[in-house]
Amino acid sequence: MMNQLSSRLVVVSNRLPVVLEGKPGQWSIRPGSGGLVTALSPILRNRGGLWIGWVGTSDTIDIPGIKTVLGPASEASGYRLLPVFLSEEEVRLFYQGFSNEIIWPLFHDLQTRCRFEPDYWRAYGEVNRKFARVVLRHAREEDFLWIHDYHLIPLASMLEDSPKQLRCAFFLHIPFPPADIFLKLPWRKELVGALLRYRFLAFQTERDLRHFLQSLKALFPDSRAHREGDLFRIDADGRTLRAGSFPISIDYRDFDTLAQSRDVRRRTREIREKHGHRKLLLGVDRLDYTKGILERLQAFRRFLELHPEQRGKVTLVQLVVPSRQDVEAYRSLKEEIEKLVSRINGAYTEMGWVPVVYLYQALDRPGLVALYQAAEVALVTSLKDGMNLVAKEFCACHPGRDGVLVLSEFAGAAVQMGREALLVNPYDLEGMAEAIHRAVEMSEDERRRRMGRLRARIRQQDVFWWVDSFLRASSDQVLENFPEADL
Ligand code: ADQ
Repeated sequence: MMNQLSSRLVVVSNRLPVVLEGKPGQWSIRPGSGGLVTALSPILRNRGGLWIGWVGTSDTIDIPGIKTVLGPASEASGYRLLPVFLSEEEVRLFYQGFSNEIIWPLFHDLQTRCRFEPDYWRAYGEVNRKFARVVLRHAREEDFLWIHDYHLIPLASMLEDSPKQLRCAFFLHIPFPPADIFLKLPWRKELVGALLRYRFLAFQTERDLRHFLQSLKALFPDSRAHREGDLFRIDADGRTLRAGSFPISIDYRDFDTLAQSRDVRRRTREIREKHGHRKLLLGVDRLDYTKGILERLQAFRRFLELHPEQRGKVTLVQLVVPSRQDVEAYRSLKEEIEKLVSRINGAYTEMGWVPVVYLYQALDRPGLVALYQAAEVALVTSLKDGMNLVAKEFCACHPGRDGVLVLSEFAGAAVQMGREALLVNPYDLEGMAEAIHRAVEMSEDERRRRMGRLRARIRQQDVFWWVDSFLRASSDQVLENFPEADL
């Protein structure tokens, strides 16, 4: 047998881990900064590897331009970046449509937001076929293919017809919904059937995995699933595969080190001074209705109503990073947030104090870390979330162990962090208002005890731990029976 942890890695995700800047004819590319890139880059470099994904523009006219900048970017990163090109129509139907108006709301239990358009489904299949063609052109039989997320669920099934035998594992970054929600999807059997084409399936939490097994049983009544150690063995539709849960994490050391740097400590002090050394509550989110931003603002308003003595003493800083601006639901959410912020500020502002500071922008890493560190309380109130990395980043940025995390029980992060965070139901405004009160009043001793434990856990279970446990658990299954001679 080959060395199972050393085969070449081919990562496929909707987006390449780069940021494309400029305009047609003048593209430039800089590496992305997410935890996934940080964690996978050393492995891709050491094993040799490819990363296949969409560059994030539908500018088909300028394909040569993009190719020209991806070459040097590949050299700089030490592995190859291979682009998939999508037309405007494909972006509209596959990305904005099926991915963001069907799977995204449905998998976050918000089925009333779904638009079950048959054209979206067709485009979803066509674009996955397009990804499959790029994969087939570049991947080799001995490679380990790691497919990421909900945009690419059918990819393994589309690789099957080829004489090239490719072996794929899949990781779902978002939750898997309970069966009574999932089964509303008109293409439910096709989607579950497509997931069975992977050799290994990974979810963020055991809850998501169990939800998947419920739907599997409903749609494939003859299927069998039973526990084998930490994993499940699934026999369904003539296939055998394994599935497990692997909570994603962050590059803890990177955040922790940055938080202790002289520059970030100075910026942290500046933020605190600017806010008159009041207690800062912080929300950091991509603009998204699943993140519970409106519910959080309402809870903060209720907190100010219920606890008038706190007025003037605490400020909520809400940072929102622009996202999916081409989808109508996101544009109207932005307006609703802005209206609610001005209503709260209209009702409670006093001379020298504004209750909510709203920032609609992406911050660079040091700016974000300084803000995390300056805040005493983080409010992570997602209605549902695969994991939520903000919860983990906030803790990593508190080397002084002086922060309190208020965390939605519906975020995947609650599984690892639920004992020390203050758990809330984001639909319960009064409960959230009380949790905010408890957080701002918590004694220093208790804050340190809780934060110390949270930090220790994330330090141990960081993103490198996540990649390592995923690859260890999946490699046997994905590369099973692969003869060394074929290498
Ligand atoms: P997301 O829904 O994007 O990810 P999340 O895990 O919260 O959610 O990550 C957001 C990232 O954006 C964080 O790293 C955060 O630092 C960054 N960010 C947010 N606002 C920012 C701002 N204004 N400026 C700069 N950076 C900002 C999906 C799933 C999650 C899952 C991840 C990873 O929805 O549940 O945790 O994938 O699997």
